[in-house]
Amino acid sequence: MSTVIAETSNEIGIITLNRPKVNALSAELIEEVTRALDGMKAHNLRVVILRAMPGVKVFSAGHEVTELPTNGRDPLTYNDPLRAVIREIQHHPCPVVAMIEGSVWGGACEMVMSCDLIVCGEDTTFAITPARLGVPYNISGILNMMKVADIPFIKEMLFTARPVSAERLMSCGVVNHLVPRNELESFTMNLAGQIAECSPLVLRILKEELRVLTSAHPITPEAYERLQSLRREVYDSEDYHEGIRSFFEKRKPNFQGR
Ligand code: LCV
Ligand code: LCV
Repeated sequence: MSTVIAETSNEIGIITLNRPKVNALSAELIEEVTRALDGMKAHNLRVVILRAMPGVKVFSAGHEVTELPTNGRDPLTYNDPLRAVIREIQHHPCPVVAMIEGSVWGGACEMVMSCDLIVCGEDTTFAITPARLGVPYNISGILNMMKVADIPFIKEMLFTARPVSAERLMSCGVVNHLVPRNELESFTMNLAGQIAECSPLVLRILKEELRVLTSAHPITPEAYERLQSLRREVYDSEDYHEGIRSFFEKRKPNFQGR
């Protein structure tokens, strides 16, 4: 069964996540999202909507935890599927509008935050969870979060690993619109329609200008290497294994700081 439904409505592409039970971002699911995004470049589309099936309790449970390596490899390396699909969204020539309902977890929050606009239903929550899973999040992932929210709010989300409400996401500027769940689809399609009326060439250059300018953060090679070595200490730690083990054993993690 396909884990993604790709369809078009006039000049709007619609990609629906459809992987039971909670749209965990497996390599397979992400490959299908990437293929759908790529396929939509060929059509004369102006805007793409990323959504889940209507009425879901969980928009996405984030990275497929069973695919997080426990053999000393970087869990979020450049070629990790989650990293790849986030770049695919950021480089796509069409604005990508995230239409969110239900709860969003872990790396799925970053994926949604890397979309160009976010419309969410009033019951939406985001929980960014690496600190609870013992995962040393990667540098570009942190930068992607910094692009859409103030540092204090990002720190609270990362340090608590707890869900935050749609109201807070709206007041902190993370999401563009917060609407009643039963109006989510009509509102988002209307917004996408407004974008679709604009020049596709101008939309493409504006999106690329914003991507390049918001990614322009000076970091020296030494600083990069030092952060990578700090991350390696974490994903080589006992706590990393404890975080993942606790997930499968459905219990609170017991971190020891080593
Ligand atoms: C694989 C899953 C998952 C899952 N992978 O139903 O950001 S980082 O750094 O942390 C990054 C590495 C990342 O994204 O990590 C993943 C972060 N995600 C989370 O922490 C969310 C973990 N999941 C949950 O908290 C709950 O499953 C939610 C709230 C999503 C749904 O809760 P609910 O009670 O409705 P279950 O927990 O029973 O989950 C249903 C099935 O989905 C599996 C889970 O193991 C269960 O499988 P079984 O039915 O076979 O037991 N599942 C949930 N999340 N990320 N599998
Ligand atoms: C010359 C004008 C203009 C005008 N130039 O009265 O940001 S960028 O990249 O787009 C950049 C290149 C830029 O700034 O482009 C211009 C962007 N501006 C707009 O898109 C606004 C276009 N104008 C309108 O939407 C309407 O004219 C407004 C809403 C401003 C006013 O509407 P209203 O019905 O009150 P009219 O439209 O009848 O305009 C009155 C007169 O002003 C001229 C317009 O052609 C008309 O001239 P005539 O009376 O000779 O017919 N006009 C309006 N805007 N930017 N001329």
